[in-house]
Amino acid sequence: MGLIETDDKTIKSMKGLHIYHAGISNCSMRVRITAEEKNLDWKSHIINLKKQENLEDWYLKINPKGLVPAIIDDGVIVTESNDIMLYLEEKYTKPSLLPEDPQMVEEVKKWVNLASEVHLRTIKTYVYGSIGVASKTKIDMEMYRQIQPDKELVEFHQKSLDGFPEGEVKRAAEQIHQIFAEIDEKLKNQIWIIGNSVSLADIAWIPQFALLEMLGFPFSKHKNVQKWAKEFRKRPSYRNGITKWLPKPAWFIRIVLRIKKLFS
Ligand SMILES: N[C@@H](CCC(=O)N[C@@H](CS)C(=O)NCC(=O)O)C(=O)O
Repeated sequence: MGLIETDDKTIKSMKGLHIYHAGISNCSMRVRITAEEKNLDWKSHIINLKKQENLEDWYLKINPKGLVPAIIDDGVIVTESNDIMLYLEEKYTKPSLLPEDPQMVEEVKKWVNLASEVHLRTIKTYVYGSIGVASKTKIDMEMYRQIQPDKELVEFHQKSLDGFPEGEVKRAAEQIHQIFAEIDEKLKNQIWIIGNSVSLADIAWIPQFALLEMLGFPFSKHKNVQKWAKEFRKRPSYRNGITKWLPKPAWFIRIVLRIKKLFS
């Protein structure tokens, strides 16, 4: 569980649900959608990743890894999007985002945790590697290396700066196809991934679809996934958890990214 112990009196005295997040971050999207689906009253704290606000001392007290999202809920800090989703489900039980059947609950949790497990090696590797961007400069890396306790993250950012080893981005794309093929199969005879209503499994994966689609990832062979996304887009939580927070206009960013890719 991403529960973070703190002695900080200000944090401990905070009332209500505070979400620290960034607009285009897919991990933030799944936490925002969960809060919206549960009709929670939450206070937004936007963290500007470009300005590296996530690495400022005050934020490292909330999440020592300097990642968004994080929440402070009545003074309790929770980090890691999958853990936050499960925490919110456990604390704010209605409406439930888990099926009734215990076996299906385990399946939902598997999908939620998978989203987190593959985030760095698959989704982020594909996103950064295919566009050819790095969020940290050489100079940033010197500082980052010292403050980041997670060595896998340091290695990832170093690779995004130096260029990913051959085949790594291609393998990430293949794995994305594999996962969405599995989701596609699940959606063959049903609207939602597990059970007959929207669950944390859908919420865990819709942000990846949204982000990858924006980057032009070829989803054409995953027809059921496309139908599922269309259905999800109708939900107010999609607008309030994804669309509302995207830098505007999204189509402009899409075109710029594609052009960048063409000339890289
Ligand atoms: N395992 C984390 C990953 C969170 C993550 O990678 N967040 C990104 C945005 S999507 C971030 O904060 N990046 C800032 C950085 O790497 O400096 C989770 O699921 O919450």
